[in-house]
Amino acid sequence: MAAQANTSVKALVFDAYGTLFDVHSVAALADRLFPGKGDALSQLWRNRQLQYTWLLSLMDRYEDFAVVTEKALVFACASLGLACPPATRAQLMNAYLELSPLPGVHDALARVSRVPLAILSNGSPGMLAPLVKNAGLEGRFTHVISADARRVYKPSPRVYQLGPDTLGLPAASIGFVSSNSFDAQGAKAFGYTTFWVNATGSVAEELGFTPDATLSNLRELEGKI
Ligand code: LAC
Repeated sequence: MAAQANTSVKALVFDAYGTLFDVHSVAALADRLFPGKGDALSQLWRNRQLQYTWLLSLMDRYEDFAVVTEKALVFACASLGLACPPATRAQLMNAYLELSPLPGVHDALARVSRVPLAILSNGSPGMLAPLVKNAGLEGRFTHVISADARRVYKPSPRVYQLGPDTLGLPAASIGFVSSNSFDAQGAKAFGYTTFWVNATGSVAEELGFTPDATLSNLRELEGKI
């Protein structure tokens, strides 16, 4: 609605995993490989993937997101008592390059495409390129920016700085869009105009970096810029 629109937003930068792409679309394959355990594996895999990015960042021991993702997979399988030989691991890692776009993503992006759109993700370039291509989103983004350029992960401000540097705009003029609450908090702390997509009705974080708007789905972005 016009009254709520933030006309100072000159570009939109999107988180990838969980915001545009469904990280749990691997659960179907995981369930075929490990009947009855697909959802649990997918949840634990994602959980450890994120935790490892934070731990490695604090330790100043950056590793490529593909390496982090595979290590998280090995941990998740071991925790659930699942044998995950290299061929199975490769199958699941490959599925990560073909995650489904979340419902409504194509439409939501089309509706806000009057401003430049970019991705800023922890994913390494080698993971993001096939992801965007397989989802049929090639050409939708002016830039696909990876934390790999700074060899640290979100929520480090060094990663968020890539947005203004790449787009040539101040952070406050860029709308940062994420479903991941830690990422929305980090982006707001950095200085972006921040949109948290809270499709699941999660409780708001208490860190004090309140997003500028909380949306229940990506399509609501259209009325906010
Ligand atoms: C990303 C993770 C945080 O795409 O979802 O950066």
